[in-house]
Amino acid sequence: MSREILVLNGPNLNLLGTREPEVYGTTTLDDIVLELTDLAAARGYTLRAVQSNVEGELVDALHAARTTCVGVVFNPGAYTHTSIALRDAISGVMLPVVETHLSNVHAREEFRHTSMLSAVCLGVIGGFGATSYRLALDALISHVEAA
Ligand code: CA2
Repeated sequence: MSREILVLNGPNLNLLGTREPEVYGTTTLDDIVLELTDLAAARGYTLRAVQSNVEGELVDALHAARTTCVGVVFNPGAYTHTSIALRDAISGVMLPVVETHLSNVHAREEFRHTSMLSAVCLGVIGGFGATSYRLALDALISHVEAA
């Protein structure tokens, strides 16, 4: 059985830790990936981390994960609220995907209250900053091991 997990991040998340620290914190995406790599290793998993600002590249990363990964921690960024293509990709690959957000999208602007993706994800975690990713990884591994 594969022991690889994809950590997928969408548009603008490469800017983490450099701008808007009051909303998104001061931790960089590299910091988050490094920490998740260690946490995953301690549970016997390897991580593949992909960040893209391009919707189609996120679709491609999900397709590539289909045959190599056991699940996905996915922060789709603003595509959360708009992307039918990502929703179809998540449905198509039939992998457990945890939709993950740094911020509590429900405490923000109304346009962030709708997710195109939540209904086809295993679950949704948000509002805890970088800790959201740790919680998502833990939940994903627990799910995979219970299956
Ligand atoms: O809270 C989250 O994780 C979001 O997915 C972040 C997205 C936002 O559009 C979603 O509604 C919620 C935005 C990511 C932008 O990241 C930045 C990081 C630093 C500076 C500027 C943007």
